[in-house]
Amino acid sequence: MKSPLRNDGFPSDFIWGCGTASYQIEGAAKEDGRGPSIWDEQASFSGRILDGSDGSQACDSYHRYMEDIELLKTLGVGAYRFSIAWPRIQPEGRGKPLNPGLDYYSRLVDALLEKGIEPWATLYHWDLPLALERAGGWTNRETSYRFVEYTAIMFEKLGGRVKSWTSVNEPWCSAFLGYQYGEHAPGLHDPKAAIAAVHHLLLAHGLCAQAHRDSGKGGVFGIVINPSTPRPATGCPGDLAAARRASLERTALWLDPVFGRGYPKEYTDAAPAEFPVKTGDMDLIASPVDFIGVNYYDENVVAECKPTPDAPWGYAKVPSWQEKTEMDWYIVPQGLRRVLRHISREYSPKAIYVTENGAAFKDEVSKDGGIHDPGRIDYLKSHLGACREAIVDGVPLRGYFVWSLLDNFEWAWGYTRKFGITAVEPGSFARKPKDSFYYYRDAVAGFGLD
Ligand code: IFM
Repeated sequence: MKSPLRNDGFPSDFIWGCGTASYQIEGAAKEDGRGPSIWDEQASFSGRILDGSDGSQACDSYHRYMEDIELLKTLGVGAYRFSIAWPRIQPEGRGKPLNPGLDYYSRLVDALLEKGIEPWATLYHWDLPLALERAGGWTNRETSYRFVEYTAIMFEKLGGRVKSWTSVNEPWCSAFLGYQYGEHAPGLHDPKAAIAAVHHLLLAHGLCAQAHRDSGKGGVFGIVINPSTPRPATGCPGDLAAARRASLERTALWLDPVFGRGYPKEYTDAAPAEFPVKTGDMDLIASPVDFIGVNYYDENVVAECKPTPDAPWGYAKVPSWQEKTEMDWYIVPQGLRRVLRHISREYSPKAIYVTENGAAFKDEVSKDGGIHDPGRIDYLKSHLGACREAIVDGVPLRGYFVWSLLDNFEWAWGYTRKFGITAVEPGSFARKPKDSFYYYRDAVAGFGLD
């Protein structure tokens, strides 16, 4: 039965949330036995992080998580999406788990539940234990088995209390930004390695889905991708085909296997290496999921071009007319509606959540002491509008998580790009809500649109 609509048009049981990730906010990188991750190493190489920073302190949320929960309470959100740092649980990516790490997440979960906030746990948001990378990281099939061992530990420890789980976050970034474009850890430039990583990340997801089911602890389970369905520059067949090819690597490459269709042939035929598929892998990857998480920030326009080493797939991004955020990403709320409709029509998932959506802007504390960020408010408002339209279109969209609760370590950009609805003062770590924080509080309460 459909739940009644609120005055703002959202279903009354729609989940409103906020997200963060371990390496981006926790800090305490050397505390309680935490082992080094690939991002600690990436940040230690000169020139890899724009401002030369790292996540060793980040927002100090390892110590200040209660302050973060107070912020969530003030917002009135029903859910908090955080990730678990694998190196806090198994410093070397294998073996006996560390109690302090387990206890930290256990305390976090209990404190959230006490405030009536549902914990949404992501099992992998890019902080692979460095010891596993030394053995090949995601290019090595063994990593998928190590992952499932770690996730089984987490299901055992937190299952029942955590009712919503996701396996890997934006595996496209881990595989391609990490192994092919060198922008993310481990910083490699090896297209063949990226293909192996794609398969092992998906295998890890499939094994994890099975471990979740086997744990018998219940709850829902899904995968989070960052799909992209670019617009064609024109209606010519060449540009239409280019747009389809452009979406392959970010969308079908992940969702086709998850929904039992195997890898898209158009992609595998032209890929620089064979996918290292073994018997039974594709069935595991197609283990049923309860939902798909969609992380959406922007949409591009593409046109057909001659294949070159820089554009091997024969498409190129072309300029658009929309305004951009500080990331140089076009602001296209209707792109969110389009991608949600595409996933809904193409794969008919049981449920979709927008697991990340937000924007980086230059924020300053103004003379009156406030942080006035109208650009971010417009961004959130327009994207929430697109969500509401998608629901009217029939998309089974069940929730929305703002990225992010806090300004945090934005990977290769260090602290130079701010996605938070709350600022974090460098040095003191004092949290300061921006205007967008209060806007989102209104949205959660049903007064964010119209
Ligand atoms: O900060 C990241 C997050 O870790 C993953 N999704 C995109 C965000 C903004 O770049």
